[in-house]
Formats: sequence, structure tokens, C-alpha cells
Amino acid sequence: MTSSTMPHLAIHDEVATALAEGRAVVALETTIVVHGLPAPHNLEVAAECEVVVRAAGAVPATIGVVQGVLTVGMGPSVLEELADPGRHSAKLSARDLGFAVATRCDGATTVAGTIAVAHYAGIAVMATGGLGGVHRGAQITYDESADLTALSRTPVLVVASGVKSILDIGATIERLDSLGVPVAGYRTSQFPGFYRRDSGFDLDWRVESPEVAAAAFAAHRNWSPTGFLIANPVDEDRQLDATVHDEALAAALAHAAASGVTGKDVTPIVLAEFARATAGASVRVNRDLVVSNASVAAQIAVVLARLSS
Ligand code: PSU
Ligand code: MN
Repeated sequence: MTSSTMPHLAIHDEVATALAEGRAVVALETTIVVHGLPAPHNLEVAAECEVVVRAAGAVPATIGVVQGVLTVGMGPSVLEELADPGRHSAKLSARDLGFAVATRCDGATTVAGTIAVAHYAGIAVMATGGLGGVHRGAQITYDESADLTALSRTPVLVVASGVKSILDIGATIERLDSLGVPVAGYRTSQFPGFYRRDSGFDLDWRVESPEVAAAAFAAHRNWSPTGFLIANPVDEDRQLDATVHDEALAAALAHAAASGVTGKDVTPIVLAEFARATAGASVRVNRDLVVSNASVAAQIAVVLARLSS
């Protein structure tokens, strides 16, 4: 059952009850499921995220758009339908949501789209794999993910394993700085490189616990409208081998350039090429880091709910 008195929004009963009672809720995105990971990994990882969020004492709210309804919390059958290639679900950023509503389309939400809906529904924490960022060559193409600007105006704390290594990581960190989005490493002083723990870039802040992450965000949102990025690296023994990573990165970048794709099709095609070039090893790492981020997000959400009560 779902409900909501707010326009275009359907909140799953379990999520609505948790929000009404001030309990912890974690938003999960659907672009990873629909456009990021290959089947059957996509639906498996979505289910695993829900399990670890619950294990930490929070309620999962998987967010997407179903026939034009902003859907907050969906069971496995709805998610499976959304991910069905025959449904041609769109990839929806924050700016797309009005059109998605008006045309009653199906769509997966990116980080930008997910935090817009999460904030509208009253959810303050989300987990993803890697945040979108500044693409290499952006000084020519202007290709910078709307995830960054969305984070600069939406007060949601996002847990991610940095940004994908196909991006210009240094430029992304600079943009987060300019946009006033706070970034802290979770038990690390290095900005994570998605498939690898360390991108080679240092961070000004690190947090050692969910308590400190939640306290920092709870303080920050008193005077700032921005979101928050908690950068949680993949476990040491689960990261992609350095040589395998570097070779796959070169292959993925060459493939993307040769394919001529632009805009929102770039990230999906690059992730697919990474999977091919690593014989599936990148998919395993991607799964691990997404589930780990969901767990950390849930732990932070539990503390944040306590601080807010
Ligand atoms: N993390 C993953 N896989 C993904 C994404 C994140 O492990 O596919 C998605 C997120 O939805 C993010 C999007 O918002 O990639 C970035 O897309 P773009 O570069 O087109 O902004
Ligand atoms: Mn883009």
C-alpha cells in the first residue's frame, strides 16, 4: 500500500510510517538498477541494499518514477518491472521529473533525481555507488553531472564511493568546493576512486563514525541549503586490482570516445565497457561498494533520526 497527500507522490506505507514517527529512512536510487548494472546483478544488489539498511535499523526507500508517479519505496516486483528492458524506462535527473509526471512515463532516478524526490518526501539520507561528476574534456563539452548542482541546493546527505574513475576527479573535487558541498572521507583521508580505494586526491576532512557524520550534517543544515557527501571507499580486499583497473579505464575511455555517445548515455556505456574489459570483475566491485554505502548510510540515518528527535 502507498499513500501521500502531496502532488505526484506515492510513499510506501512502511516508509510513510517511519517518517511520521521520525525513524531513520534511507533513499536508494534506481539508475544503478536500470542503467548501471547488468541483470541479474542489478536486482540482486537492490535487494541486498534493502537487507543491509534494515539490518542497521533503518527503512529502505527505493525511489523511481512509475507511470508518472514519484514513487518512494517500491517492492521487488515494481522494481523488476521498472528494470525490464521492454519498459524502456528513462534515466531521470532532477530537471526531468516534471516532464516525467506530465507524460506519465516510467523512469529510473539518478542521484540528482533521487535526492530531489527524497527531499520532497522528507528523507535526508541516500546511498549510491558513485556520484556523477565532471567528465574528462568538460572544458570543451561542458559535460558535468547535474548530481553536483543538485547536491548544492538539496539538503540530503549522500554516501558514495567517490566518483567513477572515468571522470576528471580533480575537477569534480574543485566543483564540489565551489558549490559549497561538504565532503568527508569515511575512515579515510583520500577521496575514493570508485573501483579503487584511493583516487590519489587528498580530502580536508575525515569522519571515523556515523555519529560524527550525522552530527556534522545536522549542524551544517542549520545554516546551509546544500547536501553533504560522505565518501566511503570500497573495502581494501574487494577493490579492483590496480593494473586491471588502469587497463580497463583506458579501454573504457577509448570505447566511449569512439562510440560518439554524449550526455546521459556516456556513464552507462562506460560502465558496460568496464565490465567487459575486466571480465565482470568491475561488476563485483560495484556491487560490493553499493551495498557497503547503503549500510553506512543507514547507520548515519539512525543517528540523524536520534539527533532530530
Ligand atoms: N553508481 C553506480 N552506478 C551508476 C550510478 C551510480 O554504481 O550507474 C549512476 C547514478 O544514478 C548517478 C549517475 O547519478 O550514475 C551519473 O550519471 P551522469 O554521469 O549521466 O550524470
Ligand atoms: Mn553528463
